[in-house]
Amino acid sequence: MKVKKNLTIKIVIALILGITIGSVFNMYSGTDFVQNTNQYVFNVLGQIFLNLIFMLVVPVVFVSIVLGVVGVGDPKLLGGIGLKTVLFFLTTTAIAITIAMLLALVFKPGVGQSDLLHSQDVKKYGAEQKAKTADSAAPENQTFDQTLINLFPKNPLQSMVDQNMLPIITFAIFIGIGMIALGRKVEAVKTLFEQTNDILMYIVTMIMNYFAPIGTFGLVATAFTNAGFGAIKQLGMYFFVVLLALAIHFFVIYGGAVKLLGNKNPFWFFKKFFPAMTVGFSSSSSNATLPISLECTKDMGVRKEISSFVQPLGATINMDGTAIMQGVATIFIAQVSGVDLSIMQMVTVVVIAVIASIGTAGVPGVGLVMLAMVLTSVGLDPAAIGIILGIDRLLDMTRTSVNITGDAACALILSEREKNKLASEQ
Ligand code: DAS
Repeated sequence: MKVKKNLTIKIVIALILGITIGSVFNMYSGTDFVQNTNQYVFNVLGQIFLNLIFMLVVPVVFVSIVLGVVGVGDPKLLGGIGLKTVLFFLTTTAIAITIAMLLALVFKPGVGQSDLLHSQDVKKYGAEQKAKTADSAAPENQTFDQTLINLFPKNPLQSMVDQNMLPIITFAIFIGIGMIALGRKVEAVKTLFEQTNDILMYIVTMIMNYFAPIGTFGLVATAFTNAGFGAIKQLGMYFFVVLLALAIHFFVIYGGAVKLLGNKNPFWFFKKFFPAMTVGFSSSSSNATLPISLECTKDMGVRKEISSFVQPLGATINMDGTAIMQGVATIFIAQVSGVDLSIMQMVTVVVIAVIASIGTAGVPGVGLVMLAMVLTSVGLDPAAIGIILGIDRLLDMTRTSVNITGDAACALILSEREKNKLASEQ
């Protein structure tokens, strides 16, 4: 299913309406009409949309990480190019999320007066989490050994039922390793996972097309009815920090890598790749942008045998822009929830977001589905996604352009270095 062309316009209109109506309603929040409308209309619309996203978290995480592991474990990858490609992807993703979290800690976008997250709901969720994991202590209190032990599920299905993401990821990695080891014997299972992933990505796109506008309106109207127009400052700061982190990563990390590792002028690279960036921005889908991305790198002189391997792989396992959103969103939601994440938890966020980016296919909104996993892994309420969901579409467009630019930078660098190596060998 293709993303509807007018989806962005609809979401922006829903966003403006939600902020406007919510802020006006906040001024009359004591009246029955406002309370009833907020509870039975706004909240219902918003929660249905959120549930539709949560419905997919466990299947998307499990299936995409199995396929990500199988993809990375492809024998072709174990050669020089493959290893360098995966190393580049994982390193830049880890750098991306680190930049994102540091900026969020410095700018503190989530610290503010307004009650964006309904503090009592967050406290309720925190208490439930503590009760649920009382025997092994809540994630934020786990000691290193407990965290390590809990990585390995005694009962993977129970972990799925509890949406306990770390053990699900471990189980998916083992399944992927088994599929690599058994190779052609389990070809049918691999096809089953690939087709299941296609179905799940179709559902993600369908949800974005048909539910995102009305769901965005409900979530934003609720947030602003509860918090008032003052919340715009915190959401505005969140938006700014994500864009700042994307810009730094785009110009400094990608520009620097193209210059230092590929010995090419970064501005020449950005200019040549600009057509693909515009398609990535308008479609919010790395997958949909692949044909134009490959055209642009071909025009740069990138060797086809490298671009046709690196960029399709990157469209799935390399999502630095998405990791940046997840890094800022996690710190933002912790700040709005009044939770101080420990260093151990921040390291967990980096690892989980890198793993999350490996499996996530490049379709609109999938970064948010994976954000629920990142939040859950450090004991934060995944429902908090609701407060940033409204503005996510605009950020999805921007981060998708960053995602594909990272893939192209990797292809250009490897092509240049292989060319120099071949030239020196001749
Ligand atoms: N829209 C995704 C992509 O295509 C990224 C995301 O959802 O974060 O890259």
